[in-house]
Amino acid sequence: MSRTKEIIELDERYGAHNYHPLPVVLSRAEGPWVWDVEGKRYLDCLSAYSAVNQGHRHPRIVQALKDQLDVLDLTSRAFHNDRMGEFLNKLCEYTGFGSALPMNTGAEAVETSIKLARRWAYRKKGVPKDKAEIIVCCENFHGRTTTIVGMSTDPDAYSDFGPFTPGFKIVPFNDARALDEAITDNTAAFLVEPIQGEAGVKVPDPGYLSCVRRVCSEKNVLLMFDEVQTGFCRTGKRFAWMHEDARPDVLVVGKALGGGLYPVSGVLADREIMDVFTPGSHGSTFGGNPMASAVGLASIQVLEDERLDERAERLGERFMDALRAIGSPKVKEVRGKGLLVALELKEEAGPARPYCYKLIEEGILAKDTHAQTIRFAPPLVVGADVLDSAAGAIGRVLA
Ligand code: IF1
Repeated sequence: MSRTKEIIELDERYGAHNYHPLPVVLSRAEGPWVWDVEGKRYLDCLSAYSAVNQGHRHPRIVQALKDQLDVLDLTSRAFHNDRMGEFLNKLCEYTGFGSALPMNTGAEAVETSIKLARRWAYRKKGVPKDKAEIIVCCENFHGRTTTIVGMSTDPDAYSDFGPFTPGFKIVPFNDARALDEAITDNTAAFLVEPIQGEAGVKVPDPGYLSCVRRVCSEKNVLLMFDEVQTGFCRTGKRFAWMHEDARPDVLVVGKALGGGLYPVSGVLADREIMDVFTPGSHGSTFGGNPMASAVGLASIQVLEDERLDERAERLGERFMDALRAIGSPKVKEVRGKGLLVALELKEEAGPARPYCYKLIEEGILAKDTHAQTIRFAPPLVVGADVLDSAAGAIGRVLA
């Protein structure tokens, strides 16, 4: 039996069946490349759902973690450590916010933003106790906790996980009027992905972000952008909101902040909002630990020094042009921003999954999101020539 089958069987036998992975067993990675246990090389076009923007095992980030492991590991926030302050300073500088609350996973950061918005509503806006409402969008994806799936519109995400946390309203994405009409005196915040990732890379109409920014300002509602997936240069800017004049009140980040090596997430806000968190009101065992801080700091430095925002913008345009130039009758739309790209197939072209299998044969790892759409999100360090040949391979698969 092949090593691949052996390992997949082990996963099946002992692991919960909460995923249906493509039949590839990875054992090595470097830059934009991954290798399976049979020694076959693939171009990673998922980047762990955009958590590996700097490329796999970036030497600077690996070295930062190795160095940290030789001096200080987990101490908890019961004490200070000599790495967190420097990391949060860099994170605030890079994002342009006055303060940061470090967590570990994206869902934890989203949950943190929900608590922040509610406490701000009661203690600053004067919303009556337990009446705070948070507005979210149809087809949102903000994580997998029961509170978060409770505001999802995807039955796969929420069915039979109830009862759910009250206080959420759902409006259509890319519709500022619907948001305006849903706001009441009890609205604390509007939480939205500037580009909806899991929904199939839904890019809103130009002006939507700045319009919801205006609506929230006029009605004293916190605008909270979930940039866990779109953040850190993925869409061709440091953050997707920067494509418009739409600075949020609260920014939720994760994934690539950990450089593919360590779970690092966080919430950014200016001091007068963040100050609703008082000692003992929030936290986590691992949040802001020395290893996360060392990795987070190095991850940001790599993005800056290698100008990965400009690279993503330039290569993304080139890649989307190449995909459109294929001119396949099976393709309904090629859309995206920077190197967050989706190729949507026409109904008659059948589901996306079989195309992913074919792409594997061509040495490309890409994941279908929803039946008809394939997402392409390679590490931002990918070479232009590599992307050109990937477009060629995709053309062959479509043919
Ligand atoms: C899975 C999806 C992507 C996210 C946004 C918060 C989180 C995510 C915008 C939570 C996480 C991951 C989760 C992972 C697959 C992947 C995913 F397909 F699930 F929806 F990227 F689109 N906000 N997205 O995209 O962050 O707690 O996972 O660190 O659950 O299978 P997390």
